[in-house]
Amino acid sequence: MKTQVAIIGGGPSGLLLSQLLHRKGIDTVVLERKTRDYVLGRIRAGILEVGFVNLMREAGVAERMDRECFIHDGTVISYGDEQFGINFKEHTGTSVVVYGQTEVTRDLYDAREKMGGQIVFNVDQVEIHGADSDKPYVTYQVDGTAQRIDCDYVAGCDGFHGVSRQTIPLDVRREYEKLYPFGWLGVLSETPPVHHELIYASSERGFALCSMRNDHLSRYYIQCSLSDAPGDWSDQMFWDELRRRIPAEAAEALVTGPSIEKSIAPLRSFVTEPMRWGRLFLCGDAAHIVPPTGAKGLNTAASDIHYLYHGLVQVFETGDTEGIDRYSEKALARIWKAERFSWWMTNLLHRFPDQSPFDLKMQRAEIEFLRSNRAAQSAMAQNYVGLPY
Ligand code: RFL
Ligand code: PHB
Repeated sequence: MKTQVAIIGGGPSGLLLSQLLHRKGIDTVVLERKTRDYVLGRIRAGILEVGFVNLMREAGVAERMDRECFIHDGTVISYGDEQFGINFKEHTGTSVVVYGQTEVTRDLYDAREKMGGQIVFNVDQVEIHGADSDKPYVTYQVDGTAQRIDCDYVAGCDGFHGVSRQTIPLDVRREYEKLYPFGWLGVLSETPPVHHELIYASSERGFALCSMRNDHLSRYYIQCSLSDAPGDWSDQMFWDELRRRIPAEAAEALVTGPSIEKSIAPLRSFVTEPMRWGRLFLCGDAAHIVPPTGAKGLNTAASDIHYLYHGLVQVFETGDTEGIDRYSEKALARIWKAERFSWWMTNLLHRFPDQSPFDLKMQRAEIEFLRSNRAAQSAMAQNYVGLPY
């Protein structure tokens, strides 16, 4: 088989790139290790920056999102029973959009299928060859049969555990990582959200987040131990613990119900440099991970796709390689700022096992500074709605 861009991974990064390139007449094949249903079963991001929304519009897949999404002009931060709002709109003129990653991915799959896009599911043993030559190719197996795709470029959109990053030799690749000593236990429930905005809650018992997908579907998280398993937490235990960590007013308003999904995610900051090796480009979680506190994971994937999409269109339309040559530099400049913001929000709101009384006072002082200082609120708002591309 032959294509212009072989895309490894059919998550949001890979599908968005495929859809955008298709609309410019550039041919792609997407290779996905799992089934469509498996990919759509993953409950992940909920908050989209305006840059992401614009890319979905450019890809022609924003119709349902524009109809069904919620616009959030701000968020609530609480510590104990104290709380305050940060108004994004007032500080930045922009808002964020609440629309689940599951829905984004479904819209992208539907669009790719409608336009006859090639997506191969259940692929195994994917290997990228000749990425540092003019003639890269990808081999893989499907149903036990070996296959090969010759291509001009390879986009590695295969997430943190994929093969693309590992293809870059160790003497070229540099990795930066920070692991946090806790995880997030997340619950999805068919209950109305406790508040019309998200509540990021810091408490003596640890962090909690009240989020949502729509009027009838809520998403809640609590900081948990890395040794916990979802089965250790009954629904009742989860709701009781959540109530203890959010302001009394919210705890009283909380409507609980059976969980329809319960999972634990570890928290990690990770960046690999460079994000390009020859004709291989890394995008999204394949190149970087943020702890979810700043809602930046999917949004940093989108800015990578923006830079790579424009670079590939430029090279295919004019032969000019400037865009793809500068891809890694441009993507990383934005990513490091999102890494900083996610690390900062994580440090601000979580309890760390080794925090001294002094550290706790510093954390409290920083939250109170944010509560009372317009410049600090403005900095937080600018980062949360997303820095410019
Ligand atoms: P994905 O979604 O991991 O997709 C990669 C795809 O590649 C496939 N794959 C392979 N395919 C072929 N061959 C191989 N060898 C392969 N290896 C892997 C996988 O099956 C998969 O389908 O990466 P992508 O596309 O870069 O998208 C990244 C986002 O999924 C991720 O950053 C976000 O979900 C992070 N995230 C959030 N981001 C936000 O912007 N806002 C949020 O509110 C937000 N909340 C979250 C989150 C992530 C969470 N978890 C569970 C990690 C909340 C949570 C709890
Ligand atoms: C979510 O709704 O899943 C969500 C929202 C905000 C975050 C992380 C996750 O910071």
